Amino acid sequence: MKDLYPSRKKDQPEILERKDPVIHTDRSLDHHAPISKQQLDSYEKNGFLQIENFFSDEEVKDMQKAIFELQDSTKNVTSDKVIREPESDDIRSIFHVHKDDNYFKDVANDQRILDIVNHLLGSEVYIHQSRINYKPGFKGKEFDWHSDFETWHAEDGMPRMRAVSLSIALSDNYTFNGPLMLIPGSQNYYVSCVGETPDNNYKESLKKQKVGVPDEDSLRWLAEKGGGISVPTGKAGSITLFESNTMHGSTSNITPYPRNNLFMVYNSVENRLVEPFSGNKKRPEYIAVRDSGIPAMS
Ligand code: 6CS
Ligand code: FE
Repeated sequence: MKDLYPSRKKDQPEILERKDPVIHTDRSLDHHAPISKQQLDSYEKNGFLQIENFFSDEEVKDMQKAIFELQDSTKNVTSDKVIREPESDDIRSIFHVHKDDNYFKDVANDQRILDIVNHLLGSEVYIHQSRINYKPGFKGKEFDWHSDFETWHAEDGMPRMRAVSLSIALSDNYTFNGPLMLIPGSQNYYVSCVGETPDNNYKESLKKQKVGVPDEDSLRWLAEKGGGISVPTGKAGSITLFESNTMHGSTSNITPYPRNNLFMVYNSVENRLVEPFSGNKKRPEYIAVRDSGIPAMS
């Protein structure tokens, strides 16, 4: 398959134009959408959309209970699915929760979410990746700037920009507790990064990403073009949907207030993974689902 979004191949970074729509359903069908035209416009323009109070207080309480129970029961477990912080044993992420845990399976299949995501992607969807991210007060570490799509394309063989990430806030997001930061408009540009992908890069990158991170000039250019950096703050229970190529990151958390979220990536069934474009071997199923359980269409 032709590589429409080459990265990690040249010794100079490059900014390429996006070759896919941001909203995959024809916009003349906006009136069928489960969200408003204004919300669709905002997602298309900025590459993300926050919806506050999406989950009720009761649902939030249940989800919070579930993530802490899982954290507790996983504390002493050695598993590749459990990612610990670079310099401590604290749990940073737990992967593949939409398959391993019935409760999170139900959350991932929440019809309110699926309706929105189906509309944005213009097809049926399946989960490409799921994880809980824990960023405890005082200790939680950063995620450097990146486009998720860059990694999924290079390391997982995701062909096109036709996936959307969903972050469910499970603690209140302030500007100061290491919340998600996004560059508006960055979904429209692909930063082709420098640096070869080492074998088993994920063992390192899920703690601290070093390959597939954009250079400073490209980030400066994107931020200037997009008019700055957005930080959707708000109560637990709000959700942020962001396009697979939207540039984002978050700082460490030196405040007493934790920042936890449940993160799920929906990919179009028409955008299934092929061989990784980096030429490396495939990453494990718990990071990049290939067996979606949904039969592939011919
Ligand atoms: O590897 C992944 O799939 C995700 N994790 C990191 C640290 N960067 C890219 C992507 O978001
Ligand atoms: Fe990311």
